[in-house]
Amino acid sequence: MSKIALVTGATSGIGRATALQLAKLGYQIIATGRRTERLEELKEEITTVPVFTLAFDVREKKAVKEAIASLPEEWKQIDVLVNNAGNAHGLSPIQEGSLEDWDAMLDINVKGLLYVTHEVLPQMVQRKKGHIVNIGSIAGKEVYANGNVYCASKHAVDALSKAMRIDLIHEGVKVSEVNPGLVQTEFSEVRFKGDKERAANVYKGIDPLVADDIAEVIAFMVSRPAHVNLSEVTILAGAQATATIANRK
Ligand code: NDP
Ligand code: 8X3
Repeated sequence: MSKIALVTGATSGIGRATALQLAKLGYQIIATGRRTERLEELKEEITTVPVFTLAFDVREKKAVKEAIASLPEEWKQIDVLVNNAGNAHGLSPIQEGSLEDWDAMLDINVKGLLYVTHEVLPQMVQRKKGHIVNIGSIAGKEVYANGNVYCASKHAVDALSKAMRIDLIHEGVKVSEVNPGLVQTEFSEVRFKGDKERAANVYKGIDPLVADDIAEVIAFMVSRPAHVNLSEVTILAGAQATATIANRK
């Protein structure tokens, strides 16, 4: 029987690439995000395995609950959950921070991850089987100037990944975390609220990672045999030493 993977944030960047990579491995895909037209495009693009789309905002716990509960019986046994949906909103010193940006980052990156996990976990625990991959960040390992709340949200993902691994060890559920560095996706455009020039500057002078670099790692993680858990991977661009130190040409 083929396995099922649910990927949050599958409308763009790392999540989209992950859905494509896991489909290549033969996983049936539950693709989620808010932009329904992009979910439909992805569904059309994946022709080798069945795809089910669910549009919801991870911040809305009722919507998350209803969406997961609405899955048809044959889609309910999710084997792999990739908690990827997330973004940075703004980059400013704490004293100039926006409450809306702070709410967005904590509600999406932390509480959204928890809400989705809360709805998907029971059947994994019941079946003593499953693998959760949380997308953290190098920003969950270091803090950098003006990154304050985004870094805090990703440090929370790091703590939760470790804590989930402990709590689920006797339940047969693996927990892994992937911590990417600079990946060129829509991430910086979202962070800088549509300012494409400022977003492009983030990757100027280096060869950044691309979404597929991260998706390949996730595909490798979930395809390890039962006795292996690749618990944590930090993946930086080749020209990157830390979140903020890079060899820019
Ligand atoms: P993108 O902006 O390309 O993708 C973000 C995805 O998250 C989209 O599919 C978006 O879907 C989804 N999303 C955002 N907000 C919500 C919401 N409220 N409800 C549901 N889905 C939501 O960025 P990336 O692919 O780069 O980011 C994916 C993850 O990787 C994030 O967790 C990010 O923090 C992390 N990361 C990214 C790095 C980078 O440099 N790019 C580095 C380290 C970590 P939609 O808008 O359709 O809802
Ligand atoms: C995204 C990577 O360094 O921009 O999480 O915070 S960074």
